[in-house]
Amino acid sequence: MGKLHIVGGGAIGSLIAASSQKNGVPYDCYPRDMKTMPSCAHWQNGQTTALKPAKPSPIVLPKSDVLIIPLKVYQLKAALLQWLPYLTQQPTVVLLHNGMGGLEIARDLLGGDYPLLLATTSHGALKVSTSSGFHVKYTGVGATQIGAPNVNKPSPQSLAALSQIAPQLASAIATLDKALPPVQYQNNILKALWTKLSVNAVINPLTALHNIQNKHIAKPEFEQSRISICNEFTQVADAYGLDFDALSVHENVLSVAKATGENYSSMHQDVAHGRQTEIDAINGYIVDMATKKGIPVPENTLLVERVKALKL
Ligand code: KPL
Repeated sequence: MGKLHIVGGGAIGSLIAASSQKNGVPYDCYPRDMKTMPSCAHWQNGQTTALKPAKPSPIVLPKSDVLIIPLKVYQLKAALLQWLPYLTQQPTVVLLHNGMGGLEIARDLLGGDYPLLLATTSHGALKVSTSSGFHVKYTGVGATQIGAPNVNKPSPQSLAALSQIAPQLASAIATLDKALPPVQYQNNILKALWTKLSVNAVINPLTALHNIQNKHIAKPEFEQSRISICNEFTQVADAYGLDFDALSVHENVLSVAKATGENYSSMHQDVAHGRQTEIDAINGYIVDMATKKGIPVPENTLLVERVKALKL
């Protein structure tokens, strides 16, 4: 099994590190800021795991290793540029972020044939500051969807089929599944990412703009906005050959809002902490993709403007 290298010390990155530690998967973590790297993870059953010390700088990785980048899209270019000189042996790179646009950045910097996986996760984690430094709390059991965008079109139907044509990628998926299960192979990872995009496009800006928990976006006062976002999303996705049905998109958004009802979305938290939001990679991405095809998306355009106008 290859070693897992985790870029960044955010909530999801440190959750992957802690879970690797617990499950005996060799790993190293490379936070941007050593001072805020969590030293301990708290699981839902009350148990804790101490994390091993993080690494201050990149090293050249062998091909069999896996570099996972659980960063925001706007941080990805700088991280890849920093790692580029250390990727000469082409270890598998895994992108894991909310929103879209990471694939384009990675293809630009790594080249179209680079061994790359895209992932989206529904695991919940929160980084907290304690008297003994930063800790990470596992807040919601989820799953990770993963797939290979650079392999053949259409991608292999199953993990077994992927391992025939791209054993390096299949082995990276197995490593990740051992580190933080379950990791589910998706032959159409772009559809899975667009599905997550639709959820984030509704929940994230509405919760951030109205200062509410996820469950409140189901209220009738937001119905008009929810439906417009879902309709626009479906038209844009359709223009790129992704088949969605607006009613099902809306139903799925409501079911995620219910399942994560007590949470404050990541965009709400970014605004509350005065951090840059992911609006450009979420509703901004829908607007950009719509503009390229001449599709009007007034609701998404307005949300981008309103979130950007929030005082950070
Ligand atoms: O992904 C999320 C986020 O907050 O970014 C959801 C699914 C909305 C859960 O909070």
